[in-house]
Amino acid sequence: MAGPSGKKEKVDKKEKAAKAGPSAGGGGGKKKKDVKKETGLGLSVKKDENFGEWYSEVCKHEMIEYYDISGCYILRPWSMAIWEIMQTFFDAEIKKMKVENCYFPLFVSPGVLEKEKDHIEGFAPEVAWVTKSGKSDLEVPIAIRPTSETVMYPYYSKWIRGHRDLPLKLNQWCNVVRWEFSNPTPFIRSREFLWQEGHTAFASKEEADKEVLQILELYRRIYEEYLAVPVVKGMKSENEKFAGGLYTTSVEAFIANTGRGVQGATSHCLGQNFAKMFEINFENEKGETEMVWQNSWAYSTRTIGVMIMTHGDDKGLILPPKVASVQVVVIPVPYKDANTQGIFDACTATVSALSEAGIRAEEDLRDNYSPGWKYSNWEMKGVPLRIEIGPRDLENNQVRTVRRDNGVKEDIPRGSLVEHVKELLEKIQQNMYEVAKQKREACVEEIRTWDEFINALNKKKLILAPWCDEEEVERDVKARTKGETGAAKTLCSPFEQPELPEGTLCFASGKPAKKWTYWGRSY
Ligand code: 87F
Repeated sequence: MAGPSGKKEKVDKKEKAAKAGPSAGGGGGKKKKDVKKETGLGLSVKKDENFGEWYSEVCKHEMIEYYDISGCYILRPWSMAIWEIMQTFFDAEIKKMKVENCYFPLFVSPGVLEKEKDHIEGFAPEVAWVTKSGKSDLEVPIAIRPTSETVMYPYYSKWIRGHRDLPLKLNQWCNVVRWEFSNPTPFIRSREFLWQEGHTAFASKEEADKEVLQILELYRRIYEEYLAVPVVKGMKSENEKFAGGLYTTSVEAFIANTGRGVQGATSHCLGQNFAKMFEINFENEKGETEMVWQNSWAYSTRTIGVMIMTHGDDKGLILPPKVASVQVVVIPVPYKDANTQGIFDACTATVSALSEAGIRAEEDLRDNYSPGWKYSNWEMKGVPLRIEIGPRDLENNQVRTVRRDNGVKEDIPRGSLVEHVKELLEKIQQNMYEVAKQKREACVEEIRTWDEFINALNKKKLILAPWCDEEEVERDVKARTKGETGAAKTLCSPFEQPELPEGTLCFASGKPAKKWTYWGRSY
């Protein structure tokens, strides 16, 4: 990786390349290697060759900046804009469900954290503490929230008195800190991350159950409709559920390149466990005291990492149009004797027309870079659609479109610009989802025996297996598959179950199978 001085050298080369004129670049193709050399652009590793290195390189253009504290990352505008688009969608949807936003403090007093002792025990090593102010020790150290149950629920207990105070549905958009020690990965596993956490309380279990699935559906939509990433909705096993709750549902994605599952978001029914711990009671219509039923649910900036891993290629990021902060980039392709001003004006007019139609478009009129350099640069940043305007386009009153997802080029008349571009962006969104889905489907392997299981695991498959649903058996599978790359575990039992013929046996225990469950290594 080039340090600051290395970067400067590259800039100088870029400038030279730009001065060489429009022919210096080229839109990829045969001359790719030369282009890289000339412009200092392009990735140094291929996705299939070194996925970890590829991912970190792609993130650096320009989603993430690494920070000087391990496991902490700067979210640059290019990724923050994606987060905000998803936030706008989700926030509006939960408001329709009458969920209200609030903000609770970042700090947790040790007293309440203790209260949750039983199930926080396993998480304790990840809790970060503030122990000093200036040079002096704090009398009582305070914890930084890893999640906000203990912060919020004492106030739920105070605010909820009678059945008229229910349901209480709160959400907060915030950061949380979990001092992870296993290898950090931008977006996927970081010590501080952004999320929304919803915490709701109901008078009945039925209402809580219903909400768990409504929220899960919103998570599916974020992944499938916005990020173009296929996910499986399902139920977590007893081992993998949130220990403090009754049951956990999740959306699970799969990264084909590494053969790892990744939990995309979770929606928990907490039952009455926390109500008991925090004395969250209410008086029902009959005047009797009852405990509330609670849910909690969250999705985080991990979503962005899953999207990058799913769609990126050897040229860099590929952003789904629905979340791209720039959906269309317009690049002038001037030529020696051509009407340069006319081309620039056409670019500006194109951006105006698209912007007015609600399409997020930008022009790149920088005069110190060649068109070829710009093509590579915007490809690397993943902009879904590029429009080029050169002398011939000006003459023919057309523009050239180039899709980022499949490289397809098309000349379209300026008269029907807006409708064409709208249609193209929809097609790109759809195609990205379809391609990702096919790629995932190709990884799914249905197995029935232990040997088939191990074989599929070694082939980095997403394994669908008949399982007896016993905690002990999952622990045993974990122990038997433990290795450098981590043990296999359940990802979820999909709500959509294939048929399970009577007499089907568990692949691991040989006992009667109760359900089909997805297994694999995971992030
Ligand atoms: C790390 C340290 C301390 C996860 C932790 O999923 C506590 C925890 O409770 C912890 N890591 N969890 C589980 C979080 C459960 C739940 N919280 C609200 C969610 C959704 C949002």
